[in-house]
Amino acid sequence: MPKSTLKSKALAEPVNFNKSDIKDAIVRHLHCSLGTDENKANNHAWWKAACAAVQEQVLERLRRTQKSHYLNDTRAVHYFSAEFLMGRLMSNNLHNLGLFEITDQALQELGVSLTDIMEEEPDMALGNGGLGRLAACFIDSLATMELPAVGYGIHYEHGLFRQEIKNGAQIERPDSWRDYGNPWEICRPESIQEVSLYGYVETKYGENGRIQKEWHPGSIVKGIPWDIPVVGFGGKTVNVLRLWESQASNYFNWDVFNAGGYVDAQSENVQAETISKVLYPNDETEAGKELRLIQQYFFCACSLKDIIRRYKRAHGDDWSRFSDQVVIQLNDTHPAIAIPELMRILVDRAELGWDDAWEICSKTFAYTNHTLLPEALEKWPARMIEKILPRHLEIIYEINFRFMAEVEKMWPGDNKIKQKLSIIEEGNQKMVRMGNLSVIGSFAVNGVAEIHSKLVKKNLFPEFDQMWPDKLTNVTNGITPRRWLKACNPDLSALIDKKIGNDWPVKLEKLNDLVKFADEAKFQKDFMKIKLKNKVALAKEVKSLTGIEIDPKAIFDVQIKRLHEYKRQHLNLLHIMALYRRLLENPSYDMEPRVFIFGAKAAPGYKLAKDIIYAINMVAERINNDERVNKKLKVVFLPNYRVSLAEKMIPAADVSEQISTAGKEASGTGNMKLSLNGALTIGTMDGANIEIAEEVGEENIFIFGLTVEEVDKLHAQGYNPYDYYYNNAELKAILDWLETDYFTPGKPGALSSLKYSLLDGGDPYLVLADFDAYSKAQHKVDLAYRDTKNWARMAILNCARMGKFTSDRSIRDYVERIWKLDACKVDE
Ligand code: NBG
Repeated sequence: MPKSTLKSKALAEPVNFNKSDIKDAIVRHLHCSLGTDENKANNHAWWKAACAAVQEQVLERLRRTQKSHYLNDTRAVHYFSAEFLMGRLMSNNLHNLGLFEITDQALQELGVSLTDIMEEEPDMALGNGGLGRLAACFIDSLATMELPAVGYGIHYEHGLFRQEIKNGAQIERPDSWRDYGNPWEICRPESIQEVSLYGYVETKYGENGRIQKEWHPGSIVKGIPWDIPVVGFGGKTVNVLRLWESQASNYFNWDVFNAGGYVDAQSENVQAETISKVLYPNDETEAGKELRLIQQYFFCACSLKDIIRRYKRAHGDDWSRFSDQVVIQLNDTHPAIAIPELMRILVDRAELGWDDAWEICSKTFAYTNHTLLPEALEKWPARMIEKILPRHLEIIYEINFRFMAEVEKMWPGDNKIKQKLSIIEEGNQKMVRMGNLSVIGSFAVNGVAEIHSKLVKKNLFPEFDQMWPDKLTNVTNGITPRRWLKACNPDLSALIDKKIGNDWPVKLEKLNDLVKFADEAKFQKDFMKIKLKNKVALAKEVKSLTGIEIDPKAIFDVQIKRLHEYKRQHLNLLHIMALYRRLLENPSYDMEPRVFIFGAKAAPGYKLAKDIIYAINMVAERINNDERVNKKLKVVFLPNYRVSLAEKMIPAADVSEQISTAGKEASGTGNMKLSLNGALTIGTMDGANIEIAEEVGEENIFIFGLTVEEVDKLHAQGYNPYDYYYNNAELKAILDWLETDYFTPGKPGALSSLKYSLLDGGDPYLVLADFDAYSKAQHKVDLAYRDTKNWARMAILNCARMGKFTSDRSIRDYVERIWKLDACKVDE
């Protein structure tokens, strides 16, 4: 196995391309690709022309990268993910190519503003939240570190829904990110793949008496690859994100038709296009829908065929080197069906013996677990798999049969353990557990933060950990500092460059050099001046998006993430109501002016999550219009939270809300982005918050609330939310307030679902239990902000100590501990 030779990389020179070259290329594209001219072009046309000009540079580097990888026959990682939350690419590509400044100048000379035309780019929102964004950060790091890698996923026609807020409530609208084309993607009809579905399995006996299985599919679907180039920082390596679009195939299988297996194939053919139509909008919940399983299989099967085609070009039918050349990372269990699919190809197609095939397979896959929430752990009815993928179900049974024999060896006669570890869950309806399949079929399994990985071992897969003590491990998540500092916060980046040099984007631990300036008055002033400037810009954005006026001098307290009970946006809301109430009862209540800003989408079918959004908006409306308090308190819910909006909010945040129930947030990554941009965290001892606290020091973070052990203890002794309701008069008053029509005039009870989820609903996420500690921690935040010098110092130290959380470090961990990859220099 090749050993990693990763070296820290010096900053690459910007590509050899000057301002007038760019100007010429943009104008040429305006004329020759878009058929317009400088006088007629609107911002959209300028954006497209500029993209086309940049894309020329990207494609040249892509070609060179692919040639180098081919000539060196490199081992590569294949990142299988149902989600890639890419956001916009223009600013990122310009920064990574080192062309941002001169493109800005070139456009200025043409009378066009780069900032304005970048707003024309729709977000590529092919993901829900953290899991999809992590995939996007990882492929950025892989390219930056010159590692051979391909991202594989689905070319959804509609990404995550666009959120509108009407009368306080979330409305979902389709996201049509490609309506006017995507200038970054390239269709590759030469690499189309065909994928089988439905049908039946025929058992045959070969000459040597060997049993052979043949799957006669009922339907064939075409997968059309779209390649999105992924530009590494420095512009040397350009990898590919390959996304598959489904299309009906004209293929008509007479065999199957005659054998009576063609049943619904005609209508299934018509539906082939629906496979890649839309991203499932669930975050951390399993959809359990047939179409979702088909989506998963579709992209895995296309991707495996693509990988094998490439492998065979170099190695023919010699499978012995497959797992030396190919490693596949499963981003959660969504692509777990790739495991039986590879077995099928090896056993049925390549005619390898089972053991040889399993040897290859179980050296190829590695799996990342992203959550412990039971509702997110995927399970498929065996009958559904049988219908769609009849051969795969047989293979899953065979994998399980052999695995059960191993369990028997380890725990003879212990049926309880067998039941627990089996891939098959027995019951009314037999279910296939994709988590167990993933652990059994992978050579490495990782959680995404220290505490999460510990809980994966201790609570989720303890017996697997006993069986294979080295298989389960941790790789703490990270974020790309190129997008999440350099590109989104240019003023702060420039200040940092001036202080410590400009190689921090590829060596984030260098930020530590800022520590020595944390007490320097001038640096504190400069740092906070930039924060204020970013807040002024966000205030303007807030005004234009919502009409609400906010004071940039107030504390900007930001909670941005998917709406989920475990993330506890309602804990934040209850505290806001407490402040409101204190201000009403005592108009001179002493507090720093604060603006609470939310961004969050709720899964369309998650009623309580939508109720919480509604409650936030109704409380906001009342507070913002209440002259008695609105100099000190404001609440903003920014609609349609997405990557490009995050890029505007994060640089302007003073306070970062990371308040999940301990044990529930696997890692979090927004916590890292906010801290990197100088926001102070108020948070629980959960996910990566714990590691952030370790890095920044406990005096530079506001930690509160129950720990994992305390949460377990409280549940064990029987948690009764009414205890907190009756023992805390303020809390009781707030909860009762929700039932009146104070926030929903004329509609009493419109917010009461929230109250009841927290009382009769049992308050599963311990909101009431943590309320008091949260409220006290918020008071500390308030006091701390008044000491402007110390606040500046803390903000600087947060930024300075985020080195660990670069996704380059995460990737280095994966490379050294799991993937065993070598970097590959691209020939100029
Ligand atoms: C999410 C976790 C986050 C974590 C991201 C990325 C899922 C299933 N999990 O805490 O909730 O940061 O994954 O690892 O989306």
